[in-house]
Amino acid sequence: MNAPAPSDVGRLVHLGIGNFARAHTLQATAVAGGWSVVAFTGRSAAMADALNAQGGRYGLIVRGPEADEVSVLDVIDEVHPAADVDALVALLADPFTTVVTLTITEKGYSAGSDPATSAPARIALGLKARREAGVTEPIALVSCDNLTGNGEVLGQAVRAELDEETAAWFEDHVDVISSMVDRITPSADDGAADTVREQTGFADAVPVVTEPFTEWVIEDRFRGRRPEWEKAGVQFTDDIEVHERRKLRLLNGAHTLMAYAGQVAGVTRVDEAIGHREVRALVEQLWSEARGTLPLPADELDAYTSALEERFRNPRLADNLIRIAADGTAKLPVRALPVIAELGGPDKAPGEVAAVAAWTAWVTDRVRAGHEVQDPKSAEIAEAAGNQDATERVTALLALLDVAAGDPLVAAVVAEEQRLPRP
Ligand code: CS2
Repeated sequence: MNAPAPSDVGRLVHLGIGNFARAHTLQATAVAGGWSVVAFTGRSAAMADALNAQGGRYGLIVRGPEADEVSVLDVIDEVHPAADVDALVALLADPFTTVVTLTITEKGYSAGSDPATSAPARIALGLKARREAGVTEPIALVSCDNLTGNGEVLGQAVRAELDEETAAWFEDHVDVISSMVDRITPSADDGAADTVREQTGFADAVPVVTEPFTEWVIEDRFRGRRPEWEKAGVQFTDDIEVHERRKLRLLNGAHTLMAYAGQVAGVTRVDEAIGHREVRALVEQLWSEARGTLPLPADELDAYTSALEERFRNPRLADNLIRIAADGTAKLPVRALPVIAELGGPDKAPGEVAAVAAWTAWVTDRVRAGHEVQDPKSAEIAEAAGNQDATERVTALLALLDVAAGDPLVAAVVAEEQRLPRP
């Protein structure tokens, strides 16, 4: 595939402008240079006002184990609230727009058919308008969320919302592209704005804190114009799946395990969880299992997991486990359950079972302590967790992950809950 010529600039529309997108996707787009970016918010519509008030600029604090590197990024032209459907439709109907990137989180792909709440439904309306406007320039939809085959998932979600004519047009005019994204981006701490002001003079209401490591691997299938992301170290590949699985099962899988097992054991941050002797042993166990499902050489996997351990240990990043604990019902089916299935059942995957058991134990503790669990199925979790019988409770919770009653995982989780490290 030909790399775009430097003069090939256009407009990129980004959906879901949280901290991660600003540290990763838009940072790479800033380095690529030349492109206009219009962004839409995710959960927080307030982000639109805050960013527009500062001309779309924001401070990025790259927090290494020893020091910060701070810069001000000026890549966003304009931000709209997620629900501004008209603005998105107008942008997609414009031939100058040739790329849409998405960080809408795992649950964003099954958000239904209402354009007010579903990004795929909004995109479908925009594509209909693009067809009706007679635009022939190809457009690429690039998923940047933590799902296996995220492009396929996105393509299915959008196709499901198309009218017949647009569905026929879609195949010739739209590329749906998978990508593997990686940069650990905690919630910004209270001191972040001061750090940006002290080091750059810029008064920032919404600064971003992130780690030095960043990786983006994208499927090499663009028919239309795209930013020259190569300049930012982005890799293009014909085999995205192996990259996605490596990252989801080793990084995100360990994150999910630590998020729940760490909190059950009484710690609150990722660096504390990886430094906790028993939680760390569980992570090692999970890694040894997940590696068995990845078609990669042992030395490559060794290097990857040691680098991960170092990233998790970054003492200055202050990544709170509660951030990662959100949306367990959308994450466990991607990160842990496929490994258990591929290895042949819970007996073969005790580390992955521990991740699931840590989730059931943690949500149960939270609900019983009167806290809400942040999850698209929070009401169902609250009801299931109230069950007094352990087997019934675990059965009801695992049903939310689509695990059938009587599946061997239920008994394995009930037993594992008892063995989890506690304070
Ligand atoms: C985390 C991710 O929130 C989570 O579930 O595992 O946000 C993780 O930090 C990123 O995927 C790192 O690239």
